[in-house]
Amino acid sequence: MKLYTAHAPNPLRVNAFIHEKGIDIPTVRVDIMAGETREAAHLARNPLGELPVLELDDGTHISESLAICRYLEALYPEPSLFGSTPKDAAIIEMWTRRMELLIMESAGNIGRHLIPIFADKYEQMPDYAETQKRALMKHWAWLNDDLSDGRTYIALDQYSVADITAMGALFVMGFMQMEIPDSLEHVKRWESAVRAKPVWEGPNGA
Ligand SMILES: N[C@@H](CCC(=O)N[C@@H](CS)C(=O)NCC(=O)O)C(=O)O
Repeated sequence: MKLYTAHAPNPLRVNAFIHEKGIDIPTVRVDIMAGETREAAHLARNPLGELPVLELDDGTHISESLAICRYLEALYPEPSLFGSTPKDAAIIEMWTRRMELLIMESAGNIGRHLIPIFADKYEQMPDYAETQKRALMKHWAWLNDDLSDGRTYIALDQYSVADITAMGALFVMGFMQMEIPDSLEHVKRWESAVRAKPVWEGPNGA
């Protein structure tokens, strides 16, 4: 197995997952800013030209961060990050979808509409990026209300792929020099808990 990766939000989600599993997968760095994701070699791995991509020993390529995480969860079930009972799995899935659709999508749109390297890929509208900054903050505020019951993590009270999905948005915010405001005290508590994870340290961290 080999992981094609970069210092970028979605690759960093998979890094966080791998870190928590305590596994070691050889990596190949692909330079997004140098345009390497648009080169034929990478398009052969993922026709969307995105990272991360997991290459299996039989040559199969798996992209989409969640699909890679699901594959690794099946190979390395402990600690469970997708839930080990039907009820836990459903609750973690519910929160993961919410984090993808509300938090990660808004955050991703900010980068897509502002970072010059994406100008050939998306019809960039800086004004739309501004609406997405507001949407992101509105969605964090919504999450803040839900976390007011005092739980540490987003789904249930265990660190899961739902937290890792929302951490993707923290990675984006780091790139865009944005912060969670102190007024969102419950999200701040969650942020402190996930920032204590060792994935934030070292060359592949945020
Ligand atoms: N839905 C994909 C999104 C992957 C994605 O957007 N990756 C970005 C980095 S965060 C990328 O590789 N962009 C390079 C490009 O578009 O050229 C996932 O979940 O993995």
